[in-house]
Amino acid sequence: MLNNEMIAMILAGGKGTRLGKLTQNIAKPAVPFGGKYRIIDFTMSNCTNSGISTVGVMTQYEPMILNDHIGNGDSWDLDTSDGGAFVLQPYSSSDGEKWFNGTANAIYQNVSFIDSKNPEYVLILSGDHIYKMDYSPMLAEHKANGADCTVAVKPVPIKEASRFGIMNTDAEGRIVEFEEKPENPKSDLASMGIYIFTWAKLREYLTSDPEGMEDFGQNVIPAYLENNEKIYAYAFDGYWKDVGTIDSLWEANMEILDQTHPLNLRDKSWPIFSRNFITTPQFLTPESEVANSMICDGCIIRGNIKDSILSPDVLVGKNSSISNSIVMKGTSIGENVRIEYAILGEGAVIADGSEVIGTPDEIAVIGYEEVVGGN
Ligand code: ADQ
Ligand code: ADP
Repeated sequence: MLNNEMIAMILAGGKGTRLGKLTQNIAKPAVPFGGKYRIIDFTMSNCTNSGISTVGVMTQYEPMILNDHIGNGDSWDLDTSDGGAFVLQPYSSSDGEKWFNGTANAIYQNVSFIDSKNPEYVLILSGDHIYKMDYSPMLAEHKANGADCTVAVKPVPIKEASRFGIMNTDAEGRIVEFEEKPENPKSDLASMGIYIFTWAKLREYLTSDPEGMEDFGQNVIPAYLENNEKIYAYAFDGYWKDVGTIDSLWEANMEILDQTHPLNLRDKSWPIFSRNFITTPQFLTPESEVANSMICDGCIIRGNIKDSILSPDVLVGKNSSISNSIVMKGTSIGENVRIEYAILGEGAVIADGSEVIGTPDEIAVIGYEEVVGGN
């Protein structure tokens, strides 16, 4: 890709209320995933692997851990002289703090940042999707179609269609109809919330009507359609999951325990990068038993672990059992504890003899640094 022909802007500022206690102190894209990653690593790595060198990350709620994590982008090889990773905070106006509102408004507030990079195209991404995608064929199609906007799409089960932007296309793939989260979806073709815009045109829409152009799905896409701008669908057929709910987060983690899963983390041609810290090797004591699980560095395991994912620096005491669960970084689990179908947030403390028991239909959740049991 030519230098800064296309830059990426990652929306990483939603409240994440559906993740409940897990996002009380941490922005959703910074929530741990797959043991040693955070959710946003997938999108960041997709940018690097697609040859994009400038990435803006738009944050707002609880951005501290996210800021630390992204740093100057060196973990994703983005710390180059012609590119970089830029964490963008909502701007403060003289009459007090102004939060980003909708997704398009977040871009509007960063018009001067984007202008300073002088791109021809802007790729808009979400920070809370788990997938591997090469954005360069999408850009090639965008150019070949002479499009003003290209939306990545994927069929979804019709019963879930009302959670998405749903569209119909003509034989050439041009979008002729679009409804954001329709109550009665007329098709199963969903927007992945991933857009390539030709910057000059998007800029014109955002700056001429900042109040009206609040959200991409609600306002910008419908306005483009109404004005007969050229919007095309780009079909993506790989694995893709929005992990915005507890169930989808748990499920997506469990899926990667399947070594034949399409989201192969060992695929050297599409590495997922993350910020890594040096800690000791994991230690499994003689009394421990571990099966079908991912155990990260720094863990000390004295109990029984099955079908689970343990992030770095987790301690598990004697006679404790963990199954079908996700345990985030630095959690300390005492002796004689039982954990099933649960997600334990970072730094949680589970005292001796406690139980955290969920079911496949209702995953139990312990928050960031929450203490369970004990005095
Ligand atoms: P949603 O995912 O419901 O639908 P929304 O939650 O508004 O859209 O935001 C998308 C992403 O932007 C999320 O990652 C969110 O955290 C983040 N975000 C929201 N507001 C932000 C802001 N002001 N600043 C920074 N980040 C912000 C969208 C599309 C649908 C499509 C689905 C696919 O609108 O058409 O089907 O994505 O998941
Ligand atoms: P969740 O739906 O779990 O709360 P999201 O991150 O997807 O998580 O965002 C939640 C909702 O909050 C979205 O509909 C998004 O548009 C909205 N939202 C994001 N930022 C703001 C904001 N600053 N003010 C009001 N609503 C916002």
